[in-house]
Amino acid sequence: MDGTGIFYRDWADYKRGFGKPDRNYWLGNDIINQLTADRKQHELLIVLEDFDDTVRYAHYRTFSIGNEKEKYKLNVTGYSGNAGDSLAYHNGLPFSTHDQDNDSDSERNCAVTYKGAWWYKNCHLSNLNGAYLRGQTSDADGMVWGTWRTDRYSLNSTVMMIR
Ligand SMILES: [Ca+2]
Repeated sequence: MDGTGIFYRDWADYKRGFGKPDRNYWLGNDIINQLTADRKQHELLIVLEDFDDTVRYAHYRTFSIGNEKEKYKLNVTGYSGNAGDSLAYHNGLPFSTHDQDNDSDSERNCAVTYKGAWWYKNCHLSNLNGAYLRGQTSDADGMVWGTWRTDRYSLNSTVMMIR
């Protein structure tokens, strides 16, 4: 949201959640799993804002993550929106943090390289828990939604909401 909360955190922090709900916040992977892993259908709305006051969104008709044993594996389907689908690349992958490398890149730890925590592959098309770098960047370590502002732009605010 505003860079005052640090999102470059370890597995335990992402497991239990951190921050304040109206500001820099992660609900917690255990809770997200418990809320989404039942038989009901849950949707995900991602709202993205850049530094030109433009707001775009990505909506997924179904969303869930696995439990800790499954490394909080991401499941999303049914994209619609005007920001492009930057989660498709990450679908079906486990979550990674700087102290738990579950990504598909054997050469490096994507969470360390890109200063975040995400469902990294090799490594990312989106990086919403990346560093708060305010606009244009020289590397892809910011708050990235690649299908909109490319991976060399760090967004102003991003919100992920489920219902
Ligand atoms: Ca790796």
